[in-house]
Amino acid sequence: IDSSKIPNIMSLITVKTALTTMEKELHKFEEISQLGKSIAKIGDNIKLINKSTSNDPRVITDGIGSRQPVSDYGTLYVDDSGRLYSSKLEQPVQLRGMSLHGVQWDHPWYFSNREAMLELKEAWKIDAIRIPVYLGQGGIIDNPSVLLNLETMIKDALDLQLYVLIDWHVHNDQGDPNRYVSEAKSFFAYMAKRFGSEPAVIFEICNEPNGVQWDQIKTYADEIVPVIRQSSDNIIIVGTPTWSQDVDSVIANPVQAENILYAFHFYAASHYLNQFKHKIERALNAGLGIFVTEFGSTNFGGNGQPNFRETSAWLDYLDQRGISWINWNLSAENEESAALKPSAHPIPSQVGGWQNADLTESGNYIKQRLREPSVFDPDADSPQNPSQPEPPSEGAGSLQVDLKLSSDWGQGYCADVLVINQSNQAVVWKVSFEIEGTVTNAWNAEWQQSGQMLTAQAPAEAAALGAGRQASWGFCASR
Ligand code: IDC
Repeated sequence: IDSSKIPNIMSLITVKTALTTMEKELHKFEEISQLGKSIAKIGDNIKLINKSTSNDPRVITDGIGSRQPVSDYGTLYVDDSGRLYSSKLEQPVQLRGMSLHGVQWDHPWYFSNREAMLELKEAWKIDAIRIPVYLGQGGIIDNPSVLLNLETMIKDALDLQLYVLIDWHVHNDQGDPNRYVSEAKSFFAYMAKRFGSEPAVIFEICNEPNGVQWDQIKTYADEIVPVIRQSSDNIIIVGTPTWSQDVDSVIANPVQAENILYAFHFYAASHYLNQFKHKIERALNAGLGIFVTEFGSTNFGGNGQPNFRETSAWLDYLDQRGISWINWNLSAENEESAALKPSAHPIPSQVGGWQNADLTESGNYIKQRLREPSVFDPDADSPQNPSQPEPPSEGAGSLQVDLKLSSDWGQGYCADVLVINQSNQAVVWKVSFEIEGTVTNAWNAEWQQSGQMLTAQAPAEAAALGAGRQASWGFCASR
């Protein structure tokens, strides 16, 4: 830390202490925010001092860079099939980006400052930034003055034309989001009033519920969504049970509101695509929309050796399905999931932007993935349109079957299958075709194998497949 900044940090700590004391008397974020606003002026001064004390030639003065995701895509909404849709382009879009670390740790004058966001937007080509507002561990419940950091970060992201996810980071110890529902209501009421008319803003209302069933999360969502809707129609992302993995548990009882997406999270060294894909497919087939608001290339502790084979399989799948994704995280924590090495310097600094040598293995991999064109990018060399399935390769009457290998390790393989109803009426689908080897497991279908002939049909609980609709299922087999 530049020693010239220490007095400013000290004064902010004093302010934070005062604010915490005030909060105990006021009990409402609305009032705290009023206070926050006057204190924000002090924050602005700190930023100014930061800038003026730095002689970094790379300090970007007023520039917002050349990429402008928000003005390119405009207001986003969720279409009837659960896809994230751009009102400007009139087509589905995929947002990709980075999550910052908790606002209580990563201050606006450190890794999450405006210049860092600009670097991410221009050099890493992110469209979206996620700001985790932890509840405990020094987060907003412990210390409401983190609102000061949060507001600065949101304003910077808006200025830079980045989509910004405001993430109420329900985590380990607060598994049930209802525990702090009144604080969450005040928080989102305030955030929606203050920023909800900005097309860039996305509300993520509970990061990773755990130890609760979907119905409890739904109860919470039913409290929060109307509060946000008083001031904003923007996208709301709802977390799902088991640390945002059981997206399929939503199917029977989704939130009754427009522009809702559901969170799915994975850590590639712990959670393999083939173990979880069926949950996502079930949710998508039921018309729900999914946003991967957090994933890591490491184990679920955010640490350990990254698994890039699985990370790549996951990202290929998300791209193919047009699902938006955000990587955990932009920080220099001593953890493998952090994108920056502990030795990386904050921007601005004497030495300019981050070099690849400043990035961890994960950081380098993710940066490279982010820099590849999005599946929806009209400028991509070979644009795919995830909304259009590949032409069917095998026919079975009015049902067409499109089979694609998703992995192959010699002694076995897994395949994704689409069954497309090309007739003009709803049917309960059943298909047969020859395969190689012996099926070991399948998802989203009932099946039997006789010789090389595999027969699969809709699971008993599935609704009939409408005209023109498709069902997706899959299986793995050993050779
Ligand atoms: C971890 C951070 C770590 C921090 C810890 C605090 O990487 O620096 O000390 O939180 O609890 C999640 C959570 C996310 C975790 C991350 C890695 O959403 O907050 O961050 N993780 O453990 N879910 C699965 C993994």
